[in-house]
Amino acid sequence: MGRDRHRSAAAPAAAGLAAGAVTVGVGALLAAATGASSDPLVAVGAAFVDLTPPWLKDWAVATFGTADKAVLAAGQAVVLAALAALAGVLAHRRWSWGALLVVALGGLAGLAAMTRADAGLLAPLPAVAGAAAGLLVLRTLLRRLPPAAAEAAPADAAVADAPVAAAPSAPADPSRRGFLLAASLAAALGVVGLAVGRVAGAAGRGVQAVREGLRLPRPVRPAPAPPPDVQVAVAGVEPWVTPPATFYRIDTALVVPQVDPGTWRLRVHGLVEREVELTWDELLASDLVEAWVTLACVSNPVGGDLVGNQRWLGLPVREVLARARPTGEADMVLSRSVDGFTASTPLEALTDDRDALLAVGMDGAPLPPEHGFPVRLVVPGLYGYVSATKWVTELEVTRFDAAQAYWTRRGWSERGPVKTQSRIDVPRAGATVPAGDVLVAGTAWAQHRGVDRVQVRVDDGAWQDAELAGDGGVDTWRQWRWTWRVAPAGAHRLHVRAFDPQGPQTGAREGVVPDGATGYHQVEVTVA
Ligand SMILES: Nc1nc2c(c(=O)[nH]1)N[C@H]1C(S)=C(S)[C@@H](COP(=O)(O)O)O[C@H]1N2
Ligand SMILES: [Mo]
Repeated sequence: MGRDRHRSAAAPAAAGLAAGAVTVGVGALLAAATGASSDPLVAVGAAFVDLTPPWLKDWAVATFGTADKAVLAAGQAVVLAALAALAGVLAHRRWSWGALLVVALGGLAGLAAMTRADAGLLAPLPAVAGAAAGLLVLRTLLRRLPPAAAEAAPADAAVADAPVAAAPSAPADPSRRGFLLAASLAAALGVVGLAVGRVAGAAGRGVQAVREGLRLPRPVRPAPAPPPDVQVAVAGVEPWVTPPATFYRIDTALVVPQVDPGTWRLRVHGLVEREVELTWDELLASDLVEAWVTLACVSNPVGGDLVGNQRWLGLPVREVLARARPTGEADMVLSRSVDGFTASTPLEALTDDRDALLAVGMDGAPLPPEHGFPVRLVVPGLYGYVSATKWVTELEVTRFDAAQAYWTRRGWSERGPVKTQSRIDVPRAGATVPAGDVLVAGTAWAQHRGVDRVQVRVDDGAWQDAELAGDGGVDTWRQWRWTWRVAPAGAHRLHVRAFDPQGPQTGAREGVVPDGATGYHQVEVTVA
Protein backbone atom coordinates (compact mmCIF):
# COMPACT_ATOMS: atom_id res chain seq x y z
CA MET A 1 0.00 0.00 0.00
CA GLY A 2 2.77 2.47 0.97
CA ARG A 3 4.47 1.78 -2.30
CA ASP A 4 1.26 2.23 -4.28
CA ARG A 5 0.59 5.45 -2.52
CA HIS A 6 4.11 6.62 -3.36
CA ARG A 7 3.58 5.71 -6.99
CA SER A 8 0.23 7.34 -7.08
CA ALA A 9 1.80 10.65 -6.01
CA ALA A 10 4.35 10.56 -8.82
CA ALA A 11 1.87 11.15 -11.63
CA PRO A 12 0.06 14.10 -9.97
CA ALA A 13 3.46 15.58 -9.06
CA ALA A 14 4.48 15.28 -12.71
CA ALA A 15 1.23 16.97 -13.72
CA GLY A 16 2.06 19.77 -11.29
CA LEU A 17 5.57 20.15 -12.74
CA ALA A 18 4.20 20.27 -16.28
CA ALA A 19 1.60 22.86 -15.26
CA GLY A 20 4.32 24.84 -13.49
CA ALA A 21 6.43 24.86 -16.66
CA VAL A 22 3.44 26.14 -18.64
CA THR A 23 2.82 28.86 -16.05
CA VAL A 24 6.41 30.04 -16.24
CA GLY A 25 6.49 29.78 -20.05
CA VAL A 26 3.27 31.73 -20.60
CA GLY A 27 4.46 34.33 -18.10
CA ALA A 28 7.78 34.81 -19.89
CA LEU A 29 6.11 34.97 -23.31
CA LEU A 30 3.70 37.69 -22.23
CA ALA A 31 6.49 39.55 -20.44
CA ALA A 32 8.26 39.90 -23.79
CA ALA A 33 5.52 42.46 -24.46
CA THR A 34 4.88 43.86 -20.98
CA GLY A 35 8.53 44.23 -19.91
CA ALA A 36 11.14 41.90 -18.41
CA SER A 37 10.40 42.92 -14.83
CA SER A 38 6.81 41.62 -15.19
CA ASP A 39 8.09 38.11 -15.99
CA PRO A 40 6.84 36.19 -12.91
CA LEU A 41 10.21 34.49 -12.33
CA VAL A 42 12.08 37.78 -12.66
CA ALA A 43 9.59 39.71 -10.53
CA VAL A 44 9.67 37.19 -7.68
CA GLY A 45 13.46 36.96 -7.83
CA ALA A 46 13.80 40.74 -7.84
CA ALA A 47 11.39 41.12 -4.91
CA PHE A 48 13.38 38.45 -3.09
CA VAL A 49 16.61 40.36 -3.74
CA ASP A 50 15.04 43.58 -2.43
CA LEU A 51 13.81 41.83 0.71
CA THR A 52 17.07 39.96 1.33
CA PRO A 53 18.51 41.00 4.71
CA PRO A 54 22.05 42.45 4.56
CA TRP A 55 23.66 39.45 6.29
CA LEU A 56 22.23 37.09 3.66
CA LYS A 57 23.29 39.30 0.75
CA ASP A 58 26.71 39.61 2.32
CA TRP A 59 26.97 35.86 2.77
CA ALA A 60 25.81 35.22 -0.80
CA VAL A 61 28.36 37.60 -2.33
CA ALA A 62 31.12 36.25 -0.08
CA THR A 63 30.23 32.64 -0.93
CA PHE A 64 29.25 32.86 -4.59
CA GLY A 65 30.86 36.15 -5.69
CA THR A 66 29.49 37.30 -9.02
CA ALA A 67 27.81 33.88 -9.49
CA ASP A 68 25.22 34.98 -6.91
CA LYS A 69 22.60 35.50 -9.63
CA ALA A 70 23.05 32.00 -11.05
CA VAL A 71 22.77 30.51 -7.57
CA LEU A 72 19.59 32.49 -6.91
CA ALA A 73 18.09 31.30 -10.20
CA ALA A 74 18.94 27.68 -9.38
CA GLY A 75 17.47 27.99 -5.88
CA GLN A 76 14.35 29.56 -7.33
CA ALA A 77 13.97 26.71 -9.82
CA VAL A 78 14.23 24.12 -7.06
CA VAL A 79 11.68 25.86 -4.81
CA LEU A 80 9.30 26.43 -7.70
CA ALA A 81 9.55 22.81 -8.85
CA ALA A 82 8.78 21.60 -5.32
CA LEU A 83 5.76 23.91 -5.06
CA ALA A 84 4.50 22.89 -8.50
CA ALA A 85 4.77 19.19 -7.62
CA LEU A 86 2.98 19.87 -4.34
CA ALA A 87 0.20 21.72 -6.18
CA GLY A 88 -0.23 18.69 -8.44
CA VAL A 89 -0.45 16.26 -5.53
CA LEU A 90 -2.84 18.48 -3.59
CA ALA A 91 -5.06 19.10 -6.59
CA HIS A 92 -5.27 15.37 -7.21
CA ARG A 93 -6.44 14.82 -3.63
CA ARG A 94 -8.77 17.76 -3.68
CA TRP A 95 -8.90 20.15 -6.62
CA SER A 96 -9.59 23.27 -4.54
CA TRP A 97 -6.41 22.83 -2.43
CA GLY A 98 -4.13 22.61 -5.42
CA ALA A 99 -5.95 25.38 -7.24
CA LEU A 100 -5.68 27.62 -4.20
CA LEU A 101 -1.91 27.10 -4.07
CA VAL A 102 -1.56 27.97 -7.77
CA VAL A 103 -3.76 31.06 -7.40
CA ALA A 104 -1.79 32.17 -4.32
CA LEU A 105 1.56 31.76 -6.11
CA GLY A 106 0.28 33.54 -9.20
CA GLY A 107 -1.10 36.33 -7.04
CA LEU A 108 2.21 36.72 -5.20
CA ALA A 109 4.11 36.86 -8.48
CA GLY A 110 1.62 39.43 -9.81
CA LEU A 111 2.07 41.54 -6.68
CA ALA A 112 5.84 41.26 -6.98
CA ALA A 113 5.61 42.46 -10.58
CA MET A 114 3.47 45.45 -9.54
CA THR A 115 6.07 46.56 -7.02
CA ARG A 116 8.91 46.78 -9.56
CA ALA A 117 10.17 50.31 -10.17
CA ASP A 118 9.31 50.25 -13.86
CA ALA A 119 5.97 48.44 -13.45
CA GLY A 120 3.32 49.39 -15.99
CA LEU A 121 -0.43 48.83 -15.72
CA LEU A 122 -0.08 45.40 -17.29
CA ALA A 123 2.68 44.27 -14.90
CA PRO A 124 0.57 41.57 -13.15
CA LEU A 125 -0.78 40.19 -16.43
CA PRO A 126 1.96 37.62 -17.18
CA ALA A 127 1.68 36.13 -13.67
CA VAL A 128 -2.11 36.02 -13.70
CA ALA A 129 -2.37 34.63 -17.25
CA GLY A 130 0.43 32.17 -16.52
CA ALA A 131 -1.34 30.88 -13.41
CA ALA A 132 -4.61 30.56 -15.36
CA ALA A 133 -2.88 28.57 -18.11
CA GLY A 134 -1.20 26.43 -15.47
CA LEU A 135 -4.54 25.66 -13.81
CA LEU A 136 -6.04 24.66 -17.13
CA VAL A 137 -3.16 22.32 -17.89
CA LEU A 138 -3.24 20.86 -14.39
CA ARG A 139 -6.96 20.19 -14.64
CA THR A 140 -6.62 18.60 -18.07
CA LEU A 141 -3.76 16.36 -17.00
CA LEU A 142 -5.33 15.26 -13.72
CA ARG A 143 -8.52 14.26 -15.56
CA ARG A 144 -6.44 11.59 -17.25
CA LEU A 145 -5.56 10.06 -13.91
CA PRO A 146 -7.78 7.85 -11.77
CA PRO A 147 -9.09 9.76 -8.76
CA ALA A 148 -6.96 9.78 -5.65
CA ALA A 149 -10.03 9.16 -3.50
CA ALA A 150 -9.69 5.43 -4.11
CA GLU A 151 -6.27 5.42 -2.50
CA ALA A 152 -7.08 7.91 0.18
CA ALA A 153 -9.84 5.62 1.39
CA PRO A 154 -9.11 3.11 4.17
CA ALA A 155 -6.93 0.25 3.05
CA ASP A 156 -9.73 -2.20 2.61
CA ALA A 157 -8.90 -4.95 0.18
CA ALA A 158 -11.86 -4.40 -2.10
CA VAL A 159 -10.90 -0.80 -2.77
CA ALA A 160 -7.14 -1.37 -3.01
CA ASP A 161 -7.66 -4.09 -5.57
CA ALA A 162 -10.11 -2.14 -7.63
CA PRO A 163 -8.90 -1.91 -11.24
CA VAL A 164 -9.06 1.88 -11.25
CA ALA A 165 -6.42 2.11 -8.50
CA ALA A 166 -4.10 -0.30 -10.24
CA ALA A 167 -4.29 1.49 -13.55
CA PRO A 168 -1.51 4.08 -13.13
CA SER A 169 1.14 1.47 -12.44
CA ALA A 170 0.28 -0.70 -15.45
CA PRO A 171 2.88 0.42 -18.01
CA ALA A 172 0.96 -0.84 -21.02
CA ASP A 173 -2.18 1.11 -20.13
CA PRO A 174 -2.92 3.53 -22.98
CA SER A 175 -4.35 6.14 -20.59
CA ARG A 176 -1.08 6.20 -18.66
CA ARG A 177 0.91 6.55 -21.83
CA GLY A 178 -1.44 9.30 -22.95
CA PHE A 179 -0.93 11.07 -19.64
CA LEU A 180 2.85 10.90 -19.85
CA LEU A 181 2.78 12.18 -23.42
CA ALA A 182 0.47 15.07 -22.55
CA ALA A 183 2.51 16.00 -19.45
CA SER A 184 5.81 15.89 -21.35
CA LEU A 185 4.36 17.96 -24.15
CA ALA A 186 3.06 20.58 -21.72
CA ALA A 187 6.40 20.72 -19.90
CA ALA A 188 8.31 21.06 -23.18
CA LEU A 189 6.00 23.82 -24.40
CA GLY A 190 6.50 25.63 -21.12
CA VAL A 191 10.29 25.49 -21.40
CA VAL A 192 10.19 26.63 -25.03
CA GLY A 193 7.86 29.48 -24.04
CA LEU A 194 10.31 30.55 -21.36
CA ALA A 195 13.26 30.53 -23.77
CA VAL A 196 11.38 32.27 -26.58
CA GLY A 197 9.95 34.85 -24.20
CA ARG A 198 13.37 35.73 -22.77
CA VAL A 199 15.01 36.02 -26.19
CA ALA A 200 12.11 37.97 -27.68
CA GLY A 201 12.05 40.27 -24.65
CA ALA A 202 15.69 41.24 -25.09
CA ALA A 203 15.65 41.43 -28.89
CA GLY A 204 12.20 42.98 -29.16
CA ARG A 205 13.34 46.23 -27.71
CA GLY A 206 16.20 46.25 -30.21
CA VAL A 207 18.52 47.88 -27.72
CA GLN A 208 21.46 45.62 -28.55
CA ALA A 209 21.23 46.57 -32.22
CA VAL A 210 21.05 50.27 -31.33
CA ARG A 211 24.11 49.89 -29.14
CA GLU A 212 26.08 48.16 -31.86
CA GLY A 213 25.27 50.90 -34.37
CA LEU A 214 26.42 53.69 -32.06
CA ARG A 215 29.53 55.77 -32.44
CA LEU A 216 30.60 57.84 -29.49
CA PRO A 217 32.06 61.33 -29.97
CA ARG A 218 35.70 62.02 -29.23
CA PRO A 219 36.46 63.43 -25.82
CA VAL A 220 37.43 67.09 -25.62
CA ARG A 221 39.94 65.88 -23.02
CA PRO A 222 41.20 62.34 -23.66
CA ALA A 223 42.47 60.21 -20.79
CA PRO A 224 46.23 60.57 -20.35
CA ALA A 225 48.26 57.66 -21.68
CA PRO A 226 49.27 55.63 -18.63
CA PRO A 227 53.03 55.55 -17.99
CA PRO A 228 54.72 52.64 -19.80
CA ASP A 229 55.67 50.98 -16.52
CA VAL A 230 52.14 51.08 -15.07
CA GLN A 231 52.07 47.29 -15.37
CA VAL A 232 54.66 45.29 -13.40
CA ALA A 233 56.43 42.64 -15.43
CA VAL A 234 55.29 39.72 -13.29
CA ALA A 235 53.07 37.04 -14.77
CA GLY A 236 49.89 36.44 -12.79
CA VAL A 237 49.25 40.03 -11.68
CA GLU A 238 45.81 41.27 -12.71
CA PRO A 239 46.21 43.57 -15.73
CA TRP A 240 46.21 47.31 -14.91
CA VAL A 241 43.38 47.79 -17.41
CA THR A 242 40.56 45.37 -16.65
CA PRO A 243 38.99 44.10 -19.90
CA PRO A 244 35.25 44.89 -19.94
CA ALA A 245 34.52 41.18 -20.47
CA THR A 246 36.06 40.28 -17.11
CA PHE A 247 35.18 43.48 -15.24
CA TYR A 248 33.29 42.44 -12.09
CA ARG A 249 29.56 42.92 -12.23
CA ILE A 250 27.50 43.60 -9.13
CA ASP A 251 23.89 44.74 -9.17
CA THR A 252 20.41 43.78 -8.09
CA ALA A 253 19.11 43.38 -11.66
CA LEU A 254 18.16 39.79 -12.48
CA VAL A 255 17.58 40.73 -16.10
CA VAL A 256 19.84 43.41 -17.56
CA PRO A 257 17.63 46.48 -18.07
CA GLN A 258 17.16 47.28 -21.77
CA VAL A 259 17.24 51.06 -22.02
CA ASP A 260 16.85 52.64 -25.46
CA PRO A 261 19.08 55.73 -25.75
CA GLY A 262 16.41 57.26 -28.00
CA THR A 263 13.93 57.43 -25.14
CA TRP A 264 16.48 57.78 -22.31
CA ARG A 265 16.18 60.94 -20.22
CA LEU A 266 18.05 62.15 -17.17
CA ARG A 267 15.87 64.16 -14.85
CA VAL A 268 17.64 66.43 -12.37
CA HIS A 269 15.28 67.73 -9.70
CA GLY A 270 14.79 68.25 -5.98
CA LEU A 271 16.67 71.02 -4.17
CA VAL A 272 17.56 72.86 -7.36
CA GLU A 273 16.75 76.28 -8.71
CA ARG A 274 15.86 74.85 -12.08
CA GLU A 275 14.81 71.32 -13.05
CA VAL A 276 16.87 69.95 -15.89
CA GLU A 277 16.12 67.19 -18.36
CA LEU A 278 18.88 65.80 -20.50
CA THR A 279 18.42 63.63 -23.61
CA TRP A 280 20.94 61.23 -25.10
CA ASP A 281 21.60 63.54 -28.05
CA GLU A 282 22.13 66.50 -25.73
CA LEU A 283 24.49 64.42 -23.62
CA LEU A 284 26.56 63.32 -26.62
CA ALA A 285 26.67 66.89 -27.92
CA SER A 286 28.23 68.06 -24.62
CA ASP A 287 31.95 68.32 -23.93
CA LEU A 288 32.77 64.77 -22.93
CA VAL A 289 35.97 63.91 -21.10
CA GLU A 290 37.79 60.67 -20.44
CA ALA A 291 39.32 59.42 -17.22
CA TRP A 292 40.94 56.33 -15.75
CA VAL A 293 38.99 55.33 -12.67
CA THR A 294 39.28 52.20 -10.53
CA LEU A 295 35.87 51.06 -9.34
CA ALA A 296 35.52 48.97 -6.19
CA CYS A 297 32.64 47.17 -4.52
CA VAL A 298 32.01 47.58 -0.80
CA SER A 299 31.37 43.82 -0.69
CA ASN A 300 34.91 43.08 -1.79
CA PRO A 301 36.57 41.03 0.95
CA VAL A 302 40.23 41.64 1.76
CA GLY A 303 42.18 40.08 -1.12
CA GLY A 304 39.06 39.91 -3.29
CA ASP A 305 38.58 40.77 -6.94
CA LEU A 306 35.45 42.94 -6.93
CA VAL A 307 37.57 45.81 -8.18
CA GLY A 308 38.58 46.88 -11.68
CA ASN A 309 40.16 49.73 -13.58
CA GLN A 310 38.88 51.25 -16.80
CA ARG A 311 38.89 54.25 -19.09
CA TRP A 312 35.52 55.96 -18.86
CA LEU A 313 34.05 58.55 -21.22
CA GLY A 314 31.38 60.91 -19.97
CA LEU A 315 30.17 64.33 -18.99
CA PRO A 316 31.39 65.64 -15.63
CA VAL A 317 28.38 65.46 -13.30
CA ARG A 318 29.23 68.91 -11.93
CA GLU A 319 28.33 70.39 -15.32
CA VAL A 320 24.88 68.83 -15.26
CA LEU A 321 24.40 69.98 -11.67
CA ALA A 322 25.63 73.47 -12.55
CA ARG A 323 22.77 73.75 -15.05
CA ALA A 324 20.29 72.82 -12.30
CA ARG A 325 21.94 74.95 -9.57
CA PRO A 326 21.52 73.04 -6.27
CA THR A 327 20.26 75.17 -3.40
CA GLY A 328 22.35 75.84 -0.28
CA GLU A 329 20.65 73.20 1.91
CA ALA A 330 21.46 70.31 -0.43
CA ASP A 331 24.24 67.92 0.66
CA MET A 332 23.46 64.73 -1.26
CA VAL A 333 22.43 63.48 -4.67
CA LEU A 334 20.20 60.43 -4.77
CA SER A 335 20.75 58.84 -8.17
CA ARG A 336 18.13 56.41 -9.39
CA SER A 337 18.19 53.79 -12.12
CA VAL A 338 15.33 52.53 -14.29
CA ASP A 339 15.03 49.47 -12.08
CA GLY A 340 14.63 51.49 -8.89
CA PHE A 341 18.14 51.07 -7.43
CA THR A 342 19.33 54.23 -5.70
CA ALA A 343 22.68 55.52 -4.44
CA SER A 344 23.38 58.44 -2.09
CA THR A 345 26.43 60.44 -3.13
CA PRO A 346 27.73 63.48 -1.23
CA LEU A 347 27.01 66.55 -3.37
CA GLU A 348 30.59 67.59 -2.72
CA ALA A 349 32.01 64.54 -4.52
CA LEU A 350 29.92 65.39 -7.57
CA THR A 351 30.81 69.08 -7.68
CA ASP A 352 34.51 69.19 -6.71
CA ASP A 353 37.20 68.87 -9.35
CA ARG A 354 37.35 65.07 -9.46
CA ASP A 355 36.25 63.19 -12.58
CA ALA A 356 32.78 62.21 -11.39
CA LEU A 357 31.20 61.24 -14.70
CA LEU A 358 27.83 60.68 -16.24
CA ALA A 359 29.53 57.96 -18.26
CA VAL A 360 28.51 56.70 -21.70
CA GLY A 361 31.72 54.89 -22.67
CA MET A 362 34.00 52.22 -21.25
CA ASP A 363 37.22 51.14 -22.95
CA GLY A 364 36.47 53.32 -25.99
CA ALA A 365 33.05 51.76 -26.67
CA PRO A 366 29.48 52.32 -25.49
CA LEU A 367 28.94 50.86 -22.02
CA PRO A 368 28.26 47.11 -22.09
CA PRO A 369 24.57 46.49 -21.24
CA GLU A 370 25.46 44.86 -17.91
CA HIS A 371 27.65 47.82 -16.97
CA GLY A 372 24.85 50.34 -17.37
CA PHE A 373 24.12 51.08 -21.03
CA PRO A 374 23.38 53.74 -22.07
CA VAL A 375 24.39 55.91 -19.10
CA ARG A 376 25.84 55.31 -15.62
CA LEU A 377 27.65 57.20 -12.92
CA VAL A 378 31.33 56.72 -12.09
CA VAL A 379 32.70 58.61 -9.08
CA PRO A 380 36.36 58.28 -8.10
CA GLY A 381 36.96 57.52 -4.43
CA LEU A 382 33.56 56.08 -3.51
CA TYR A 383 32.35 52.48 -3.42
CA GLY A 384 29.94 51.60 -6.22
CA TYR A 385 26.91 51.20 -3.96
CA VAL A 386 26.93 54.91 -3.05
CA SER A 387 27.94 56.30 -6.42
CA ALA A 388 28.09 54.13 -9.52
CA THR A 389 24.39 53.90 -10.48
CA LYS A 390 24.00 52.03 -13.76
CA TRP A 391 21.10 52.64 -16.18
CA VAL A 392 20.75 55.97 -14.39
CA THR A 393 17.70 58.11 -15.21
CA GLU A 394 17.35 60.48 -12.29
CA LEU A 395 19.42 62.70 -10.03
CA GLU A 396 17.45 63.94 -7.06
CA VAL A 397 19.30 66.70 -5.25
CA THR A 398 18.43 66.24 -1.59
CA ARG A 399 19.88 65.86 1.91
CA PHE A 400 21.29 62.88 3.82
CA ASP A 401 18.74 63.56 6.56
CA ALA A 402 15.86 63.55 4.07
CA ALA A 403 16.39 60.46 1.92
CA GLN A 404 18.02 57.02 2.08
CA ALA A 405 19.50 54.92 -0.69
CA TYR A 406 18.86 51.27 -1.52
CA TRP A 407 21.63 49.72 0.57
CA THR A 408 21.42 52.23 3.40
CA ARG A 409 17.87 51.02 4.03
CA ARG A 410 19.35 47.53 4.28
CA GLY A 411 21.91 48.28 6.96
CA TRP A 412 24.86 49.66 5.00
CA SER A 413 26.48 53.00 5.68
CA GLU A 414 24.98 56.06 3.98
CA ARG A 415 28.48 57.13 2.94
CA GLY A 416 31.08 54.86 1.39
CA PRO A 417 34.53 56.30 0.74
CA VAL A 418 36.81 53.56 -0.59
CA LYS A 419 39.21 52.24 2.04
CA THR A 420 42.90 51.96 1.25
CA GLN A 421 43.61 48.35 0.34
CA SER A 422 46.30 46.14 -1.13
CA ARG A 423 46.35 42.66 -2.58
CA ILE A 424 48.97 39.99 -3.30
CA ASP A 425 48.33 38.43 -6.72
CA VAL A 426 51.61 36.49 -6.98
CA PRO A 427 52.33 33.97 -5.59
CA ARG A 428 48.79 32.65 -5.27
CA ALA A 429 47.57 31.52 -1.87
CA GLY A 430 48.60 27.92 -1.26
CA ALA A 431 51.25 27.97 -3.99
CA THR A 432 54.50 26.07 -3.73
CA VAL A 433 57.41 28.12 -5.03
CA PRO A 434 60.99 27.01 -5.74
CA ALA A 435 63.63 28.13 -3.25
CA GLY A 436 65.82 31.10 -4.12
CA ASP A 437 64.58 34.58 -5.03
CA VAL A 438 60.78 34.73 -5.12
CA LEU A 439 58.84 37.48 -6.89
CA VAL A 440 55.94 38.85 -4.88
CA ALA A 441 53.60 41.25 -6.68
CA GLY A 442 50.11 42.65 -6.73
CA THR A 443 48.06 45.80 -6.65
CA ALA A 444 46.91 48.46 -4.20
CA TRP A 445 44.29 51.19 -4.27
CA ALA A 446 43.32 54.33 -2.39
CA GLN A 447 41.08 56.06 -4.91
CA HIS A 448 41.26 59.82 -5.00
CA ARG A 449 44.09 59.85 -2.46
CA GLY A 450 46.64 57.75 -4.28
CA VAL A 451 48.96 54.95 -3.19
CA ASP A 452 52.29 56.34 -1.91
CA ARG A 453 54.00 53.26 -0.76
CA VAL A 454 53.51 49.51 -0.40
CA GLN A 455 55.22 47.19 2.07
CA VAL A 456 55.49 43.44 2.38
CA ARG A 457 56.16 41.38 5.49
CA VAL A 458 57.16 37.73 5.71
CA ASP A 459 55.77 35.93 8.76
CA ASP A 460 56.54 38.13 11.82
CA GLY A 461 59.45 39.90 10.15
CA ALA A 462 59.90 43.60 9.51
CA TRP A 463 57.90 45.47 6.84
CA GLN A 464 59.94 45.90 3.66
CA ASP A 465 59.35 48.51 0.98
CA ALA A 466 58.07 47.14 -2.31
CA GLU A 467 58.88 48.72 -5.66
CA LEU A 468 55.94 50.73 -7.07
CA ALA A 469 54.93 50.49 -10.70
CA GLY A 470 54.19 53.64 -12.73
CA ASP A 471 51.50 55.95 -11.38
CA GLY A 472 48.29 56.09 -13.42
CA GLY A 473 46.82 58.82 -11.22
CA VAL A 474 45.30 59.06 -7.75
CA ASP A 475 41.98 57.59 -8.94
CA THR A 476 43.49 54.32 -10.15
CA TRP A 477 45.04 51.33 -8.51
CA ARG A 478 48.78 50.93 -8.47
CA GLN A 479 50.81 47.79 -8.98
CA TRP A 480 53.88 46.85 -6.97
CA ARG A 481 56.50 44.12 -6.75
CA TRP A 482 58.97 42.93 -4.20
CA THR A 483 61.74 40.38 -4.46
CA TRP A 484 61.92 37.99 -1.58
CA ARG A 485 65.67 37.32 -1.52
CA VAL A 486 66.55 33.71 -0.87
CA ALA A 487 63.26 32.62 0.54
CA PRO A 488 63.90 29.96 3.19
CA ALA A 489 62.32 26.55 2.70
CA GLY A 490 59.10 25.79 4.54
CA ALA A 491 55.64 27.29 5.04
CA HIS A 492 55.45 31.09 5.19
CA ARG A 493 52.86 33.78 5.37
CA LEU A 494 53.18 36.93 3.26
CA HIS A 495 51.40 40.15 4.25
CA VAL A 496 50.96 43.39 2.35
CA ARG A 497 49.95 46.92 3.29
CA ALA A 498 49.54 50.12 1.32
CA PHE A 499 50.00 53.74 2.33
CA ASP A 500 48.03 56.75 1.17
CA PRO A 501 49.08 60.32 2.07
CA GLN A 502 47.40 59.90 5.47
CA GLY A 503 49.50 56.88 6.40
CA PRO A 504 49.29 53.07 6.30
CA GLN A 505 46.06 51.17 5.76
CA THR A 506 44.71 49.68 8.94
CA GLY A 507 45.56 46.11 9.85
CA ALA A 508 42.42 45.77 11.97
CA ARG A 509 40.28 43.06 10.46
CA GLU A 510 36.71 44.13 9.74
CA GLY A 511 34.09 42.51 7.53
CA VAL A 512 32.46 44.22 4.57
CA VAL A 513 29.32 45.42 6.42
CA PRO A 514 28.58 48.32 6.86
CA ASP A 515 31.19 50.28 4.91
CA GLY A 516 33.93 48.02 3.53
CA ALA A 517 36.44 45.43 4.76
CA THR A 518 39.79 46.28 6.35
CA GLY A 519 42.84 44.27 7.31
CA TYR A 520 46.01 43.06 5.62
CA HIS A 521 45.78 40.61 2.76
CA GLN A 522 47.83 37.53 3.60
CA VAL A 523 48.78 34.49 1.56
CA GLU A 524 50.34 31.29 2.74
CA VAL A 525 52.99 29.78 0.51
CA THR A 526 55.38 26.88 0.69
CA VAL A 527 58.97 27.35 -0.37
CA ALA A 528 60.23 24.01 -1.68
N1 LIG B 1 21.21 50.16 -11.24
C1 LIG B 1 22.16 49.67 -10.42
N2 LIG B 1 23.37 50.27 -10.39
C2 LIG B 1 24.34 49.80 -9.58
C3 LIG B 1 24.09 48.71 -8.73
C4 LIG B 1 22.81 48.11 -8.77
O1 LIG B 1 22.51 47.15 -8.04
N3 LIG B 1 21.87 48.62 -9.64
N4 LIG B 1 25.10 48.24 -7.91
C5 LIG B 1 26.19 49.15 -7.58
C6 LIG B 1 27.32 48.47 -6.99
S1 LIG B 1 27.07 47.80 -5.45
C7 LIG B 1 28.54 48.41 -7.59
S2 LIG B 1 29.88 47.83 -6.77
C8 LIG B 1 28.72 48.90 -8.98
C9 LIG B 1 29.35 47.82 -9.84
O2 LIG B 1 29.47 48.27 -11.16
P1 LIG B 1 29.86 47.21 -12.27
O3 LIG B 1 28.85 46.11 -12.22
O4 LIG B 1 29.87 47.95 -13.56
O5 LIG B 1 31.24 46.70 -11.92
O6 LIG B 1 27.50 49.26 -9.58
C10 LIG B 1 26.64 49.99 -8.74
N5 LIG B 1 25.54 50.42 -9.56
MO1 LIG C 1 29.05 47.06 -4.72
